[in-house]
Amino acid sequence: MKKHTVCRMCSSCCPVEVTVKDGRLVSARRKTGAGPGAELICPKLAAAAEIVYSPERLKTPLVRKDRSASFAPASWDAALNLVAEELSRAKKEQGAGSVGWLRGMAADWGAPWDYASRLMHAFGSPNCIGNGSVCHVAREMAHNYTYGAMIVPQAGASRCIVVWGKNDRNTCPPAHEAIIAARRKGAALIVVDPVKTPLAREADIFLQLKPGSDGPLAMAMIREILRNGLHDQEFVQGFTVGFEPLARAADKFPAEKIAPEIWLDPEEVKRAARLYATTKPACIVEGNGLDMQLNTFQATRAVCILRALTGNLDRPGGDFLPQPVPAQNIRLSERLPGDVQPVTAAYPLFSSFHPTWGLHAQSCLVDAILDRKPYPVTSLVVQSGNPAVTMTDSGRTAEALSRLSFLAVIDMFPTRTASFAHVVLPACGCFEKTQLNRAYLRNLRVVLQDKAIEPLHESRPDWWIVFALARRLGLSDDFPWTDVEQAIDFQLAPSGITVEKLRQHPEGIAAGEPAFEKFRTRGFSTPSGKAELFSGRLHEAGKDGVPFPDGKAADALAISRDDGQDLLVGVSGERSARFTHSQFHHIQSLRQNEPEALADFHLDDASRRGIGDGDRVKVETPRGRICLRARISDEVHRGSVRIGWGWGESHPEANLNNLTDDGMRDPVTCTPSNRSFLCRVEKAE
Ligand SMILES: Nc1nc2c(c(=O)[nH]1)N[C@H]1C(S)=C(S)[C@@H](COP(=O)(O)OP(=O)(O)OC[C@H]3O[C@@H](n4cnc5c(=O)[nH]c(N)nc54)[C@H](O)[C@@H]3O)O[C@H]1N2
Ligand SMILES: Nc1nc2c(c(=O)[nH]1)N[C@H]1C(S)=C(S)[C@@H](COP(=O)(O)OP(=O)(O)OC[C@H]3O[C@@H](n4cnc5c(=O)[nH]c(N)nc54)[C@H](O)[C@@H]3O)O[C@H]1N2
Ligand code: SF4
Ligand SMILES: [Mo]
Repeated sequence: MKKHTVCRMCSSCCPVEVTVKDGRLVSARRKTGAGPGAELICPKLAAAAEIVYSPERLKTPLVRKDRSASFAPASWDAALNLVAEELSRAKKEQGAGSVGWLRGMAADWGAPWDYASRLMHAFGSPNCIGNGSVCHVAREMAHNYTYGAMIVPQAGASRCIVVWGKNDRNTCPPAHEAIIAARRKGAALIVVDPVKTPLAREADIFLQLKPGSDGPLAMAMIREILRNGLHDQEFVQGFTVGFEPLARAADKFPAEKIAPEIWLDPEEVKRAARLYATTKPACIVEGNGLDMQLNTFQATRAVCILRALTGNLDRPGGDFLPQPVPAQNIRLSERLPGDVQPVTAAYPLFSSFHPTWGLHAQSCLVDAILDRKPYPVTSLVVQSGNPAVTMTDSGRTAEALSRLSFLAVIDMFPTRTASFAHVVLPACGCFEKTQLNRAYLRNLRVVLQDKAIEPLHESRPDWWIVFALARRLGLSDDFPWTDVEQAIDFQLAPSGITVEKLRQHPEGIAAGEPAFEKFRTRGFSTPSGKAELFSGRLHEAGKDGVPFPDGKAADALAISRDDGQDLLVGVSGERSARFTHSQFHHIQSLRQNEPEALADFHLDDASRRGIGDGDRVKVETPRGRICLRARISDEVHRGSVRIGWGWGESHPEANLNNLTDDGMRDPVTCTPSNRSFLCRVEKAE
């Protein structure tokens, strides 16, 4: 039997067809528009059955009185009662705000977020927090503040594609297929990446910049465009504000001066700016290379401004402004008393820029647990995340997790984070549940993630766990739904789309027709109604209204206060197509071709340190040390080392976040630099 659903094993949320035999998942196939031979194979999806039926899956709820005891299996009733009791006790003794809920981004990019927020808000705590400060939400805010919403690049129909800090070949196959299709039709390609990715090898222009210097590069490109009058004059005059202050700031970034500082050739920077500005339509496909930097917000603003200056916004083959599916905001934030502040209160703009994204200044949660700032959080639920591995500065995170008086973890597997828990609740995976996928509320077409097989063992869908906990916390009135279909229908009511209709249309239902150049009739969703090169909102809040007005992009490299010895710039990567962050490293078919974490060196840097291909190396920062295997690679630039990401679950000695520092943060989005940092490297004994 074939079943249609959405894969959630990474955030690409691909529509898939699952083959089920006698109630068992046999295989799964990604639905793709790429023609024969052009289709990318996703190794994780190929291993779907192995992942679903992994013997390591959590089978029952587990409980223990304190961390010195071992876990004992428990019934769902007993485990949920215990969680409800502990959360209620914390609320009674220390106030509802002492209870936090931390959601991973990687798994379960779904409505369960909204359910968790709803639960916490009804319970009285504002502290339901996601990890968007290190993922795209920080970038999303920059788009929002520039032209009202995060764009969807129309790569497939573009004549010039700029791939800026994104590696879709490994991280989002449908997006990569669109780029390749456009290339076949002759589109120009510019890649901006400190690493020579396979796509970079094919690019017309490859800007192999110094890690973390995207802000200065974008400003230098803006300057080149303006000086040559290559901006779209009609668009800039009619639909933007703040041209003058932007031009003044950009003038401080001449390519001749900036390029050598960021490892680039000035002529190549100028050539890239001119190619992008003169080829229409053009789009910028940007990614996580811009995230996790100390100036993520303003660097992304500068990239957004390139789109606005060249008039590529909301044009076919350019950068489309999404048309969200009309849906109910079910988060109940209005329930919180007006004077209740979340622990993320130091980042008010980031915490409020979007009606449904909620809170994402993740590091503030650790501050609240360890430093009791702005007030203590003592009890926590972690859902679909593995912060012990994925959060900045693992040492500090581990200390915070161990300091909690109560921790419940909802996951499919017994993770390092779960090892700190008092209660572990077994969640089922994406093929075992029906849910509304947030990614599909973003723009026009809703595709249902629909249960293909029954939950394994005693595992339960996240929605079920949240609803059951709500009942035990006395919040049944806010969770009246007896199944997820009712809850989805309630949330989608404004669109007229229902689960029943979605099941009849596995290809998805469009909530409207795509419309381009909407700004001509509706303006942009910014305070001025224009694309804001200068943002009055930022200026009034004491932030820079244009990016880098004094000609300096804040030092992007974390932990630079070292002793000036022979340091390399560490680059967090590579996101292998086989794994999702800390997940799947235990799956035999996936790890057999990629058994361990690697550090990629330029030959010169390796030779100088006496490091040969295959040697074990130590990488160290003031935060900590990791040990992994060296590979000599022509993909990395001299002076940098690329360190494999996500290995901390299976190989704790190679946990990249042992190196990262949470002391410096982006002033707007609280983003620490998990991405680029100075480190010392030596051959291990
Ligand atoms: N240094 C460095 N740090 C980074 C990054 C980096 O590249 N470098 N990447 C950052 C980014 S972009 C992100 S998004 C974060 C990711 O951070 P996390 O979200 O913590 O990442 P994962 O390791 O994917 O953890 C997801 C967990 O959810 C579980 N899970 C899977 N499916 C389900 C489900 O349906 N329900 C439930 N309840 N659990 C489920 C998995 O078993 C896994 O333990 O890490 C960030 N941190
Ligand atoms: N297989 C797989 N797929 C995934 C995930 C996964 O873990 N595994 N995670 C999912 C998630 S949550 C996310 S957020 C996305 C992220 O997916 P992407 O946005 O593609 O992110 P990355 O692959 O981490 O990095 C993209 C590129 O940025 C480059 N880069 C590194 N530093 C810099 C820099 O300073 N500047 C610039 N310009 N580029 C830089 C890297 O070398 C890399 O080529 O992937 C999603 N898909
Ligand atoms: S890229 Fe692979 S793992 Fe990620 S959603 Fe698509 S099919 Fe699933
Ligand atoms: Mo992410």
